[in-house]
Amino acid sequence: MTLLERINGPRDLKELSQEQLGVLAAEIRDVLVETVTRTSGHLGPNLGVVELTIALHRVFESPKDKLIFDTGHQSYVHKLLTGRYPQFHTLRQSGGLSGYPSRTESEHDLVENSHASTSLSYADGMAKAYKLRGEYDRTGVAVIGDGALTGGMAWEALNNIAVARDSRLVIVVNDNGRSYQPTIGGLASHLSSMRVSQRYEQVLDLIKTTVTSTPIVGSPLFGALHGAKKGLKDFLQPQVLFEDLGIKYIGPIDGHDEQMTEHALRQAAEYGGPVLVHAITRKGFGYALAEENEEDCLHQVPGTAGKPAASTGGTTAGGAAAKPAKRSWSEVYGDEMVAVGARRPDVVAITAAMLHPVGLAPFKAAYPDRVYDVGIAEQHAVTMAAGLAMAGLHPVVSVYATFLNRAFDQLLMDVALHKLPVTVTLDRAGVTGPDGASHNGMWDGSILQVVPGLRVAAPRDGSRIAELLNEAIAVSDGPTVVRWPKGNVGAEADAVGKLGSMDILATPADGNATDVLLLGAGPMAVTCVEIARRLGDHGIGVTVVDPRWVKPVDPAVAGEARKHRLVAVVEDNGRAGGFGDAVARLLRDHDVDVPVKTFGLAQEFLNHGTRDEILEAAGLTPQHLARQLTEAVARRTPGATEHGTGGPGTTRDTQTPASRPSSTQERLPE
Ligand SMILES: Cc1ncc(C[n+]2csc(CCOP(=O)(O)OP(=O)(O)O)c2C)c(N)n1
Repeated sequence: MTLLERINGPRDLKELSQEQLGVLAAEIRDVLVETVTRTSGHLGPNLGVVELTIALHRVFESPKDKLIFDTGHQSYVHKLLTGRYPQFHTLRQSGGLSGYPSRTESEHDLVENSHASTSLSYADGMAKAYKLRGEYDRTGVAVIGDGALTGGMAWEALNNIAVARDSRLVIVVNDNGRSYQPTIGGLASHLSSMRVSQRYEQVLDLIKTTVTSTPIVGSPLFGALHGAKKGLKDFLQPQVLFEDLGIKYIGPIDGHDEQMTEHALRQAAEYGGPVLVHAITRKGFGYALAEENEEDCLHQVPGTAGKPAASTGGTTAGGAAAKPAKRSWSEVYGDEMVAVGARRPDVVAITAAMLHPVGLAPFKAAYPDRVYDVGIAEQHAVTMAAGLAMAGLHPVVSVYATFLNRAFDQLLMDVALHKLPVTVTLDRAGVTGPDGASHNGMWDGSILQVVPGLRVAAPRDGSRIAELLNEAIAVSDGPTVVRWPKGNVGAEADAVGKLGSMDILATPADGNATDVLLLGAGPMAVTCVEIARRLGDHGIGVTVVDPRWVKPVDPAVAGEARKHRLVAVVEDNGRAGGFGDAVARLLRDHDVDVPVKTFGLAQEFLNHGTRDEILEAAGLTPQHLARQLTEAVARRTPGATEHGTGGPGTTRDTQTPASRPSSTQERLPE
């Protein structure tokens, strides 16, 4: 039996000897590498916090004390030490352990988020509440990376924590010098100067040896100089930043020395006010492939089992005809940005600590001076883009769709209100899958619909990324957004005609009536072609339209809708307030009384699973959608029964999957 198999909870850790802790750390690293390379997930960050997490659980008493892992991607070791080793092999699989802390999994998990820089605010709130409730024996512990510490929220929290002098709050900065890439910014430079510079200790050593060796005056002089240590510290060390704020500072310590880390944490726990423990760690520690990986120290690795990391784009969801190409949406975008950069010297790019994942690495290689990495600071990124635009450039802010939520107000007020030419590209828009609820990019389609003057494009395939990106960057009187999903682009879907600014992808086959006008946003337009083929087999005539721009909705939709018996809209976004609702509103406004059905994601926090599994469960596959539409047409066919026996709505199989009603809703124009 391994030591790890004997750990059923943090208490079991406390009985282990220092030697045993070393063995346990090695066992944990083996399990991390073996499991995560199979399941996919965050490898480098977790390898880097093995000793730190062991020390945390030996010093503090979770769940009485509250451990909060910022972002939560580095909580695998915590899971292994809190009784979840037996389930660890199910990590990130549908129905298995989450890749982040999960309140349903364990009483030791508190914050499920995976949006960065929140831990200090949660901890501040908890510490204040425990104080007010008289629960003085609890300590709040926030573990935050140097990357997450670049986020504005962390600094808002520090500003408040600093004056909460008697809050029992320990901030552990896990400083590995990296986010995905080396962490950028003034704070990062400060921290790294502490990491690499021995100046402070050297000066103290020098003083000690030279001054104490001077006879008679030696010792008193050393004492006096030692008393001036604080001054020296101020001069030589940036920890003054925290101490002057009023937050006690301990460190820097070697976060891979379990004993030293434990000692520092015990000191912090006993202090009784806000303390910051600065632990230096190495991302990927103990696994050469990770430590030496230049791009991101294997921050997140694809799995070999199943297909969670090789998830397809929306075009192939549920078995549509398109065969996935090998290139990701991000790569196609990255190449086009290089071409755009050559034509447009005024175009600059901004990333919030995610240069490679959002596809900007080629642009950076081509134009190193035209990329700004702002750290995990989406709000700053967007308002800085406003500034760049005001000064005559055309910035392109590239973020994951879910992280744009952070910068909604900045986009609304700082960019749109000022009608500034800023383009935002949203990667991983729609269902993303294994990273769970907070990573699904299912919100932007709704929140962006309310922004005056904003134009939003959704390319259906690789060629349309280039086309729509260029159209977006050509807009000079207001902001634009271009969104695409996670994974690989699918086969190209050529237009067979135009309808205003939109592409017609399919028309009813000869002999079929114009039954359904089917609009698909982004890759869902290709899914709609497959749906139309299935419906055509049942004698239902479908016109498929790719709107290309999902905001504003082209008014030509209204005229086309009048020619059909039913309008249906499919989107990979929450249903509330998205493209479907915008189409329904347009039809109401134009007094079009053709019924509208909108298909999208139920407005829920979705559990982790693969993209395909989630789309399947949401009914967003050609098979399910075709079935629903067949039923809907049948209901509108005079003389046909609900399950259609004769007429255009005829189908052999009309059973609706149980999960469908939550993700679709019929809207009759008012
Ligand atoms: C608001 C927000 N933006 C971007 C991300 C994506 N992201 C996840 S982890 C990470 C890097 C975190 O770096 P750090 O906090 O230093 O932790 P490490 O992985 O180095 O341990 C980023 C940018 C996020 N989770 N939240």
